[in-house]
Amino acid sequence: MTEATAQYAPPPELARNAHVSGRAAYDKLVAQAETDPEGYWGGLAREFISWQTPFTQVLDRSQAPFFKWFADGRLNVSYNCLDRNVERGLGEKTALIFEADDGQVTRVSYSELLERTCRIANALRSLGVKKGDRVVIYISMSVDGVAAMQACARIGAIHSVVFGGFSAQALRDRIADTGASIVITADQQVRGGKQLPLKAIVDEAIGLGGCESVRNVLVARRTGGAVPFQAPRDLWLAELTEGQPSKCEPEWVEAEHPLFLLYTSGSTGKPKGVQHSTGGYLLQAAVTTKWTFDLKDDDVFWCTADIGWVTGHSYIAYGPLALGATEIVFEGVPTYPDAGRFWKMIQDHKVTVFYTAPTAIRSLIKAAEATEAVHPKQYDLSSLRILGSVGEPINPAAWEWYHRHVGGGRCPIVDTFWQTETGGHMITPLPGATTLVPGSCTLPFPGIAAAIVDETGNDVPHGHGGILVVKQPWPGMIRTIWGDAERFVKSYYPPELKGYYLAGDGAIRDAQTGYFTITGRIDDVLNVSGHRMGTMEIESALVAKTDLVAEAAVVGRPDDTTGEAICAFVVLKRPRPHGEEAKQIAKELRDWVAKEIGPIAKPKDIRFGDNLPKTRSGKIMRRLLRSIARGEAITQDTSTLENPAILEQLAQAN
Ligand code: 6R9
Repeated sequence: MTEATAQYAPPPELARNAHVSGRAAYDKLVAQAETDPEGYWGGLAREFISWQTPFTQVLDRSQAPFFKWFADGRLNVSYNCLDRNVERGLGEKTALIFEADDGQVTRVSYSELLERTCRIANALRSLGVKKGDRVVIYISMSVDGVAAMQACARIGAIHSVVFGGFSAQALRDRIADTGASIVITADQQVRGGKQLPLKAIVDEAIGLGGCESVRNVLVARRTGGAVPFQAPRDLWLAELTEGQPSKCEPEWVEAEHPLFLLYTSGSTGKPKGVQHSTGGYLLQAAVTTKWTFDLKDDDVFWCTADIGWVTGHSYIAYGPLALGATEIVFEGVPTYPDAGRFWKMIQDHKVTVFYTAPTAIRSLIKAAEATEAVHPKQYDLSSLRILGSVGEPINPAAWEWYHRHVGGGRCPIVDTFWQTETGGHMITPLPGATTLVPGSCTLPFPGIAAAIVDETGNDVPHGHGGILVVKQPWPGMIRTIWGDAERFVKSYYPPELKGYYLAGDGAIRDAQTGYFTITGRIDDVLNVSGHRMGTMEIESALVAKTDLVAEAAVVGRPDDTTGEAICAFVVLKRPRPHGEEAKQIAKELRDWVAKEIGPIAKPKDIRFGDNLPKTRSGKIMRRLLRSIARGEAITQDTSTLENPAILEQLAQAN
């Protein structure tokens, strides 16, 4: 953040009418949360959630870092998101505006979504699914996807949504780790005019072995395309739900009952099953949706994330519905039929709050600069009042373009920093309270004790970079890693950090304003188009190609569109290839990684070497590989390097 950077104060009228109105109101909430965190969160939990049994204790620290929130309270998430809104008289209000890939629109009211959810919930119960059982959902953006999540919540089953772009292998690993008894999927998915498999991949995943826990696969019909069907295991969702009652008694669960597991990359090979709670998570999703987006009853909210990611959980499946909002669920991609799709949809549905990722913005900037017709200025975007960004740092140039060309210069941009593990926003502007600085996620959400410390947990002064931590627990935080409590403590509460939550990102605070800027991951996790990818995960996939690959190291390098790009350095079990042969093998390896993990994990660059730069003790020197990947001259100390000549070879090998 330089002094020359522009600042944008909240538009006065928006600030006047905002839920959190003005900086003083923000400061007051922060102070209240600091002096009496339990009073603050307890009050919000009573305001935002309808409890079947009220809680008597807000926070139980006795088994820290396994914190418990509202532990003796009972509730049901689906009751809070659906029945409660119908009871309030919102039954006819549109909950979901579903727009299919081909542009077809379906509106679903709160009553209809409740009914759909109940039928799926009853169907699951009829198959013997009970509280605590796991259900894997492998489906694209759809009404059934949202209803399936709500249905699991309704009966206390724990869902684990797997992004529809993940491969059979990745799906298998997640099914096996959760021990799911049911998989909910669709025949196919449609993206960008193309039909892509879903059910066939489920079959392939189960065929890989280790998924013996799966009793049934429920298949929604999306395309009607022919898919393999294996009775009695496979069941059509529509046929199964048709005969079910449209009402379903919710299972009232303890606040700490797991609501869902969501797998995310860590710095070691195996993805972590991040476990979220019911009460604390719902509170975090609801209160951040309301305050960060200043969401009002007549807003049309659109979060472009997929339900396969945490953003689609908190800001599609749960937060907006808990508030009785109207929201868009979009099946397609931003560039189909052309790169004006987002702008056209904002215009058509009169979207008021729009939440997307920097990588989408950057690619749409490129498209708009190349083709006049898809520039946002060709569309009527005057309905917009607030814009949001999530998933990775938004560079000031993209921020300014988004602000000017999409927001017409009048819409605040909330740059929301958070993680799968945090359940909801952690550091973010509030649109009616925070003066914005492009490139900064500004200040912590009230009640979030974010701070920057050194390796021993001591505070670093503003203006100095350090490690981002959260000093106090918060309701929406990760509870554990499914089946691996030890890894939970090791990953997030390392002993040297004084009991603070370790986010895994570096950050710096501005000397004057105290504003936070995230400087990127401090572990071996890459952020490609806002998707988290562990370098180890990709390396494991590469070396799993045992007929070809001897050794592989993966690093990131900056990329104009995707934020970071994946670069793989590969040593083959045969002589180093050149020219056409190198291209051919690189393609083979990319396809292999897509098959092992998913297309999002494909390395952009693959360089072949006779060896990798290693220390005398045999450790791969990744910092040197990072420099090579960026095309930088090596200025670091290479004296511990066993084989210095390799650097030259890898630098040439492009
Ligand atoms: C919600 C989500 C989390 C990681 C996180 C950080 C990066 C997310 C950001 C951001 C800078 C922002 N990140 N939002 N970096 N500014 N506004 O993205 O969850 O997929 O778990 O990724 O993404 O590096 O640690 P998740």
